[in-house]
Amino acid sequence: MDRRSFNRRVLMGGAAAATTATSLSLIAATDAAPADGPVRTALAGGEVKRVKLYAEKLADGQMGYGFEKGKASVPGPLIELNEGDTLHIDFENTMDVTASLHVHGLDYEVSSDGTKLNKSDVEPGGTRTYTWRTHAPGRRKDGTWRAGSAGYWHYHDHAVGTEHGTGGIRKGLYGPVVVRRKGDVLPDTTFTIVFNDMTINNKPAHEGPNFEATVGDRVEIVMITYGEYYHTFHMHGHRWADNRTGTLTGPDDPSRVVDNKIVGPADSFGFQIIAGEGVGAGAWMYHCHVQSHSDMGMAGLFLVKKADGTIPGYEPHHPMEHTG
Ligand SMILES: [Cu+2]
Repeated sequence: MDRRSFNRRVLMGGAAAATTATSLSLIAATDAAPADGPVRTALAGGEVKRVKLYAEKLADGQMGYGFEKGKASVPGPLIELNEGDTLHIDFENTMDVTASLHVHGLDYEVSSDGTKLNKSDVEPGGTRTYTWRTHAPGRRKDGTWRAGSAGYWHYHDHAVGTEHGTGGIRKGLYGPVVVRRKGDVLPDTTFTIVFNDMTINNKPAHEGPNFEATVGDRVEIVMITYGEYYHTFHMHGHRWADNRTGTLTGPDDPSRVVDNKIVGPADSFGFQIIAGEGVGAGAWMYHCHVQSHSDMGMAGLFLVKKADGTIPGYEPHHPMEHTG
């Protein structure tokens, strides 16, 4: 059981060329902490990127997306963009059923919709280039305000099983998309947590997934929900703001601060936390707070290590043992 299946960030320059990474940062970013501040921030977008994406059947009967053949994962790889970027995705369906790629939140023409309805799905063995565009916010000519693309979004299959991709999503064909606005604070690490039916990231009940960080790390969580049920996402020991970035912009930001959020199918949100801030290292639970759902195994651990690598009170051999 892969208990450490967190995403690692790989900063890419120019054309995307992922190696063994399970995530791909397509964003332009400042290389180091600026002299006048402790955080790295996103730069303005406007670049055109290209990436290869495969849909594959996995050994255990599930399905996943991956940047390389044989490297598909559930969830699929993290895709990061800056507002203004365009991404061309050369998609290859290596499976024996028709599949597709459909994204939420970004701009795409109907030919990149990824549905059978408009023939933007991909037959077994076939390929197709999907194009996603993003834009910064701004004033329309009629004076109204147009929202930008920045946000915590997701992509998924829309063809396997039914014309809504119900079978593909159920088996793991989904992944996170983060679009950043110029000036957004960049995290040290990003984890993706997906409540899919009664699973987390399609893992067996009571088996995580767990995520590791060190006290003080700026950790980003992308939280996505699919399937048939409503859930409540709860994290122990950490809180976030219920707004676009999950971070308050200042002392007068009216966003509510929460540690629990109700989520339903195809919802997505994200936030950043400082691991162990004010509370220290430890095995911090996260789980669905619908009581029967947590009892049925919708729980995992946010393992926050001390600088020396230890986690006080945590016995890794029995991390989620139930006593009835
Ligand atoms: Cu639940």
